[in-house]
Amino acid sequence: MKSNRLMSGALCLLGVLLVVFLATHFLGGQRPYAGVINLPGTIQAENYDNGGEGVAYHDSTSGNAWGQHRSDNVDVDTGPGVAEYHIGNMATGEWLEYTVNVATVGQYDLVMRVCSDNPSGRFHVESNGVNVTGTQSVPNTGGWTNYTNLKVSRINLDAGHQILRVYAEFGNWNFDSLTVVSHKP
Ligand SMILES: [Ca+2]
Ligand SMILES: [Ca+2]
Ligand SMILES: [Ca+2]
Repeated sequence: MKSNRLMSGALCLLGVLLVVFLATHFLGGQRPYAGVINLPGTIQAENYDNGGEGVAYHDSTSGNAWGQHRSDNVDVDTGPGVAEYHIGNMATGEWLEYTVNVATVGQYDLVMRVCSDNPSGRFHVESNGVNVTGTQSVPNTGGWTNYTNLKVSRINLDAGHQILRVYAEFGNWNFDSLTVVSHKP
């Protein structure tokens, strides 16, 4: 009887540990949307990490305004000029995070594919919480479907696994993708 009770106690503990494991690995916590993104390479804006509001992104309105691609609070749309989807109308203070793996430490150029119909957009990119680009401007590109590639040169990135955050210091622009290439002197 005593060993039966011990056995059921141990099984119960195992069950609790299993639930905790499943909850932390599959329900909560930040993790890549479709695998770690290898850099140099292209990050599609719409493939921000899983993990939800305040963890993998911050969006200022509840729900996905255009209902494309994903079903959380980030506003994902589709339209001419983009690779499949884009984040529509980034609002001031909104951010998105991406789990990446950088091949080697070094200097890189970042190319943001964006559009806007007003001249006051601003953003920066962080790596593991460090602002690596400084404030960058998004100009009026000639409308909401007229995309342009904004290049930010000579960004220092460490090697290995890190979290990149794209932060909208001032909103009103669409965000299609972020491409990271090795800087050629
Ligand atoms: Ca939004
Ligand atoms: Ca929203
Ligand atoms: Ca895209």
